[in-house]
Amino acid sequence: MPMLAPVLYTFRRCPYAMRARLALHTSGVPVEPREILLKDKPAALLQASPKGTVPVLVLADGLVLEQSVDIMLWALQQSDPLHWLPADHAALQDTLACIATNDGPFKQALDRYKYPARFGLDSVTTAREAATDLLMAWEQRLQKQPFLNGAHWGMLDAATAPFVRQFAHTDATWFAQQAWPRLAQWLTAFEDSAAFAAVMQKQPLWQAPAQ
Ligand SMILES: N[C@@H](CCC(=O)N[C@@H](CS)C(=O)NCC(=O)O)C(=O)O
Repeated sequence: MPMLAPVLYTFRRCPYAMRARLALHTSGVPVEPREILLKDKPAALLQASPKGTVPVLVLADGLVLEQSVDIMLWALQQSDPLHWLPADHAALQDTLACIATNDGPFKQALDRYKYPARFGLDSVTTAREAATDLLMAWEQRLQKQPFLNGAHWGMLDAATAPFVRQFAHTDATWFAQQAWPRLAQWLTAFEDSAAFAAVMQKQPLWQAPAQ
């Protein structure tokens, strides 16, 4: 009997889903992508993962991975031809700590910067400054090594670049004026990459088969 491909519930513009798609793409593990709308989540997604966020990966044996970082790790543990996984335990701990900073304080500042009114803010300045402090740490890291991961692009780069991209696009003129030349180059390289183009291809919305 043919093995069923894992099912990936995804939303094209979600940065968490992008990082999962990037890792799955580099791993070469085939999945069945199911593009959904966040405002109209299919019952099958909520049944697999009642918390209702994407990405969600449902494996052939029924195991459900409902955190983007777990999906990245799973994909890269199946196959990691470009050596995206951190090289040792210490590097993995560093990667996970950096991703936690991205998903915690940076994402919090990013949301306030993008949608100040939602947070009752009159100005984006404080949020932008908070995000900038964190991005300056990336700039310093990128001045010492070509990628956040080290000598080559890796899991940490793929996990953070979609979020930095959202920040950059919120006010592209302002972003271009800041003193982060390496960060800007790193982001441009990401946006110009074949991997990014591949995972951003438009997919039709998934429709549940009629009962
Ligand atoms: N911690 C989760 C966060 C995923 C997440 O928050 N995704 C957003 C979309 S970018 C979502 O699904 N939000 C639910 C909604 O908007 O209803 C992960 O890493 O996968």
